[in-house]
Amino acid sequence: MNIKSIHAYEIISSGGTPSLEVKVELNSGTVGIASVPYGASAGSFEAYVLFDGDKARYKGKGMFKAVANINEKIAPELVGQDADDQRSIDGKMSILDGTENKSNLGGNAILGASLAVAHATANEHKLPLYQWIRKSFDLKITDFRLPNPMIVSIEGGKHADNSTDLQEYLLSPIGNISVRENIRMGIETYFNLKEILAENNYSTNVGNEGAFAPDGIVNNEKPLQMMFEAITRTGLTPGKDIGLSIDAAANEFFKNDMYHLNVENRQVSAPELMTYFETWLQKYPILTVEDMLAEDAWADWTIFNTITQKYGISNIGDDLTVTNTKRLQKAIDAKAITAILIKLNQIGTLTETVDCCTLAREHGMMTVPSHRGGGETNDTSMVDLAVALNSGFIKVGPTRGERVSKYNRLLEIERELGDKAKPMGNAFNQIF
Ligand code: 2PG
Ligand code: MG
Repeated sequence: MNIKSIHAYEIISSGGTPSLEVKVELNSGTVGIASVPYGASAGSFEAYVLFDGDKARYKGKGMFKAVANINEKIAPELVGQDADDQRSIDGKMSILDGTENKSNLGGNAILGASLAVAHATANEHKLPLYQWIRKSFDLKITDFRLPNPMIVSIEGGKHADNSTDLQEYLLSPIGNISVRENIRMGIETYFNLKEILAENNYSTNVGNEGAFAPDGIVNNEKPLQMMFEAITRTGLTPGKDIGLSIDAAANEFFKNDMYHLNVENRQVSAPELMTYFETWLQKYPILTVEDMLAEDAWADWTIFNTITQKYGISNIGDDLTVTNTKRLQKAIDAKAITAILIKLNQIGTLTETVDCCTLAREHGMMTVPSHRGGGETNDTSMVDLAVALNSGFIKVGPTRGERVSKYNRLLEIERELGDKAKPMGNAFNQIF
């Protein structure tokens, strides 16, 4: 079925700043709609997010340029093309852009069109998007292992003022009953964490992603203690029902070769930081860690990877790998990671995202599709991607509409698949 029209427009993202939405119509009249997010702590190697830069509108964060690129440059190229051939659609846009990081048309513009085409085609075939992704990329994955939620519960870094130096502390439920049960266990623990924060005289205001942002936290380890306590207070076993995860987003506090732990009033070298983190790995039921080192500190990543492997912990690359097959291949060669965070907008097309996930799976690596911190939208394509790929977790905040839309989509898929699906549970680092 061929593409009849493509139309983009500005929408408002979770941060109040604009993002864009794209509507694709096929000759049959079938429509597909998608919107794209962007990050607050984006890695430098991500696809380019094209903002207007016109300070008179939204402090320069308008999306008119990206919208115009879709309506005036991408649409004329794609109208009349076979929408079923997602790989060729995405390839055409990459060629039209002509740059390595999509800085010409904007990764946001390209991704919006890419996803809207995929939605339109899935609708045309009367398939849910996750089924269409499997089919159109010939993924040869037949069973369904639904991702566990990885719930951002305490946030700091670039996502909240006056909180921890590390960006995210997450609750990772790994029960084998259902996604619904895992979400319930996680959110009930989040409620108990709120009580524990209050008992410790911390504020229970939330940051960008709906996680608590305790002002004046005493050190970067404190959240782990309180989360451990919250799990037991919920009547659950830490490490068995719910484990802990960390996304340090270390690049954000790396300056002049040192890691700046401001809440602890000290700067540490990479070896010192790794020793500090290792004490946590020994003490707490940590299942996964992410971006514990800066985005280009390759040699240190390799050293830290051997440390995490000693404790059987999944070591996730995010800013390091940016959903980019070239950087992932480098990480594979360097033995720098054992798992990869996946963000569609880091690379800018559905095809390249699926290729990155496929490469990861071929190397036994868990994939973890993730929301974005700064400008998230209600779009749930990342959830369908996770289901298509049998991802180990999806990383999403616990509250706020643009976050819970992801959990609600996952619950919808679980209902739809019924007995055909099993939760990933404690098998999250196996490849199915
Ligand atoms: C991350 C994300 C999502 P941001 O670092 O993993 O939590 O943050 O979108 O701001 O890069
Ligand atoms: Mg991250």
